[in-house]
Amino acid sequence: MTDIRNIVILTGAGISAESGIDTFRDAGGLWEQHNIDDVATPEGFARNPDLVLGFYDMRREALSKAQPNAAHQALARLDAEFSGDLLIVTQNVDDLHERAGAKRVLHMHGELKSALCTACEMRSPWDATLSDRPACPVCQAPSLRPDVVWFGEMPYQMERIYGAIREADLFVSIGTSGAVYPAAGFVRDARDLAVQTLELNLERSDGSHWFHESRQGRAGELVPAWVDEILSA
Ligand code: BV8
Repeated sequence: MTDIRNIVILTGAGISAESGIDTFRDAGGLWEQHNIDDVATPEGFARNPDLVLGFYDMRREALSKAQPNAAHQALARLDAEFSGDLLIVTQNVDDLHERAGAKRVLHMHGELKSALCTACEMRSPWDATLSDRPACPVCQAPSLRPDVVWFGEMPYQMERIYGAIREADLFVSIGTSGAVYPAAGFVRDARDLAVQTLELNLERSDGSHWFHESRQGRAGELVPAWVDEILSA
């Protein structure tokens, strides 16, 4: 691998699977248990807020029992030891990257542990439930929703992400099915910019053919091995 000075990493639900966090599209995943339109769209929230708030309360509760796995820890080691530029763009709303010690993390789809007030539009760190309609810590209105990006909503910090991809010499996708845009299109943006692209995933994904290299296996094994490669280069 040529001299790598600037890495952008995209992670998806697969990197948290070995921590016991449900993915979306694997057998038994979240989209088998729940209807996307009912729990992950603004229309679903308007139709039945209790169902949506309960869905995210359940996931926040599951997260409180989960621990970062070897893949999160390997990326945290990369963050600490890699002297070049690094940005971990995660589609995940869990905080396992941060709890493993990673610092340069960007949650493009928001976070379970953040609440967004639909009255004053302020965000507040949130570790409790929302279905009991707590007061917004800023304006006191009982108008808090999960601070996550639903289908049809604009992901966060897109300009910063595209800027990072433009500067990168390596784009690595870890644990994502490549089913949801705009994240699924980042590999093509990278290739159009002659950025080296690598996929680490349990199985081939919808986007595998776009990557220069695609390795199949568990993130808990592939990611530490890849981080060793990068840090020993
Ligand atoms: C937007 C947060 C525009 C909430 C999520 C038609 C064509 C193209 C696009 C569209 C279209 N119709 C609609 C769209 C747009 C839509 C979209 O892409 N739809 C898809 C379904 C076609 N996208 C949007 O709506 C986005 N917004 O486009 O806005 C806009 C423009 C202007 C103004 C306003 C708006 C917003 C999408 C964000 C939705 N929110 N999550 C929450 O978490 O509840 S999406 C959710 O699914 C994830 O965040 C992630 O982004 C996405 C995919 O999930 P993955 O992370 O990949 O997980 P998945 O289960 O799918 O796959 C897991 C993978 O891991 C598998 O490959 C598996 O093999 C692997 N794996 C499993 N175990 C392991 C493993 N790998 C390694 N090790 C293991 N142990």
